[in-house]
Amino acid sequence: MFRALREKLLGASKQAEEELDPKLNLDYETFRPEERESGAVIRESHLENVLWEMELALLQSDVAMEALEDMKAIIKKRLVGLRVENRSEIVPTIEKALKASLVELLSKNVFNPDILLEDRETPLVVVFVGVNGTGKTTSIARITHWLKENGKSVVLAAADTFRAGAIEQLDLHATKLGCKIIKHQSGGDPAAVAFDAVEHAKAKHRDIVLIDTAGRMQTNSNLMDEMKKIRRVASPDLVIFVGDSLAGNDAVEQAKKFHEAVDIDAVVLTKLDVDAKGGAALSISSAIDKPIAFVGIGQEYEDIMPFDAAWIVERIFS
Ligand SMILES: Nc1nc2c(ncn2[C@@H]2O[C@H](COP(=O)(O)OP(=O)(O)O)[C@@H](O)[C@H]2O)c(=O)[nH]1
Ligand SMILES: [Mg+2]
Repeated sequence: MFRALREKLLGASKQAEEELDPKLNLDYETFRPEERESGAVIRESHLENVLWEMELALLQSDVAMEALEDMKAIIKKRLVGLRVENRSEIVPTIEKALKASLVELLSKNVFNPDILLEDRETPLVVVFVGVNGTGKTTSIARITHWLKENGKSVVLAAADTFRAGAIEQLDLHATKLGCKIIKHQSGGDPAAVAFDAVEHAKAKHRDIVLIDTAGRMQTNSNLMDEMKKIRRVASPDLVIFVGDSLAGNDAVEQAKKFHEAVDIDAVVLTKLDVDAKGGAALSISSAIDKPIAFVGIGQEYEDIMPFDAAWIVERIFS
């Protein structure tokens, strides 16, 4: 299913697919330039020139400065003083090493989506946090769709009791997707909704509880207190931060704030179908040192896929 999605997103025809395939399965993770006795030596000045150009591309893709510094350090250590076959190999080698180091940074923390599908004694509880409009509710709906396709029973918790229409929005998804929703009235205590949903799932032996929460501003301390209370009351197995890839550096700041308040375990990065190159993936994951679990690539139920570091890196430079 995910492969089909990827093709859809890339708009790959049969032929394009063949061309893309080797690209998508780049051996970045194992890329090490060959050691040689003779040939052209890569010097720091070569690196500076090539990296400067690529840095621009990265900054334009919303890769944060800090992440860039980490990456440059990796590349320098790996390449300076190394010999390549001849001078013309220097630039491509540096470029490939740069991509490899990006993939490496993005693969430092990995989230295996299959852990959501494992059989367990008690329901797996997942809370989704993030500011308004980043895509929490639609991500929950998309993940529910995927879980249901994989035979899992899902309980949704409408713990965004703050925004007008939020409960109805989730309710609509629950009806379409055919799963149970636990909801209270608008303005109610979100933690109580989360608690009831977990209790319901335990009593009915459901597999997984997905808790939707309110957004507002990450600077709003009430919001952070509310998130902490939900965390305390629902004891989630996972807290997932939902970030909008179009939000650039704001998304990074939001991730840090939520991480401080509630300890994020993984990230969903949405709206990668809209223009964003995906540098936010690198910036967010290096800012909070947590993996990207899924990426949102549209507004349909199928428009979500597990994170793939090589795919994002190709996208950043495309
Ligand atoms: N194009 C696109 N739109 C998305 C994506 N994820 C969410 N959206 C849209 O973003 C808007 C806000 O999403 P919603 O789930 O309500 O955000 P929430 O406030 O965090 O719950 C909606 O119009 C969604 O359809 C995505 O991956 N791609
Ligand atoms: Mg919502």
